[in-house]
Amino acid sequence: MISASMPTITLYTSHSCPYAHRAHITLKELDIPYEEVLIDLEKPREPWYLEKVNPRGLIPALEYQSDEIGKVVIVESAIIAQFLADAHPSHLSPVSNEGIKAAYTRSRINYFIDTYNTKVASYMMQLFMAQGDAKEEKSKQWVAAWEKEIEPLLEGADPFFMGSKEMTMAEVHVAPFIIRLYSLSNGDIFPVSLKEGIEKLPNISKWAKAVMAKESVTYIWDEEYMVRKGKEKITQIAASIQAKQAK
Ligand SMILES: N[C@@H](CCC(=O)N[C@@H](CS)C(=O)NCC(=O)O)C(=O)O
Repeated sequence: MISASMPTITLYTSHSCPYAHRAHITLKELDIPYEEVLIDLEKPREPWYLEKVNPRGLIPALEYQSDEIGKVVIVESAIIAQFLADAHPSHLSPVSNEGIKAAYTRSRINYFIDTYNTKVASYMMQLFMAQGDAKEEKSKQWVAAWEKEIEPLLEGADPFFMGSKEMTMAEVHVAPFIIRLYSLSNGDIFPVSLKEGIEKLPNISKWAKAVMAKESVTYIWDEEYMVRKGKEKITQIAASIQAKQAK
């Protein structure tokens, strides 16, 4: 089993980015100290970032320095979270060589993440884009996707995935999005019916409350700021759609 010595970590991040949020949650759950460098997403990435950190220009990026591997940079939120969980075995995920039970648990966690990514995730952007009456319709479709795809997978949650008493990689991946869904369903950004629809799903609503109560999920979350940013985003999208239609 791997057990890394305590690394020196710099996380290139923005507190408004749901993908970067995954890295913050993972680091907090693992109780690993780190420094953060905040990247202003409203400006183009500076050359040093593209050259030394991530040529793709995206955040999050994790600079990880340890005796075993020297200094490396890891990019892509799912890969960062998995790397940290593998290098620092914990409650987040059993490691891959722990036997058949661990392999099965990992397969279920990965199935949950895959289901969220392929069946549910895209609705958030679709709802940002929806105009007028289409918003309510899109909101209904999103709730239906949660109900069909995720509700059955959370049958045994107690309060976390597969009966875990602590957060797992399943929560790490989806927490940034469920907290946004709840906070932005204020009638101004997303319809209130979205939150109301989710509240009617017993497994998801119970699980979501447990997720949103975790300090690892809330410690970088500034609800007021995120609601303001959400409103700005929806206003910009509406203006650009109207401008295109007027052409
Ligand atoms: N697949 C990537 C997506 C990361 C991503 O899209 N990050 C956004 C911020 S939330 C970004 O860096 N955008 C570049 C920009 O806005 O210039 C991951 O999971 O890490």
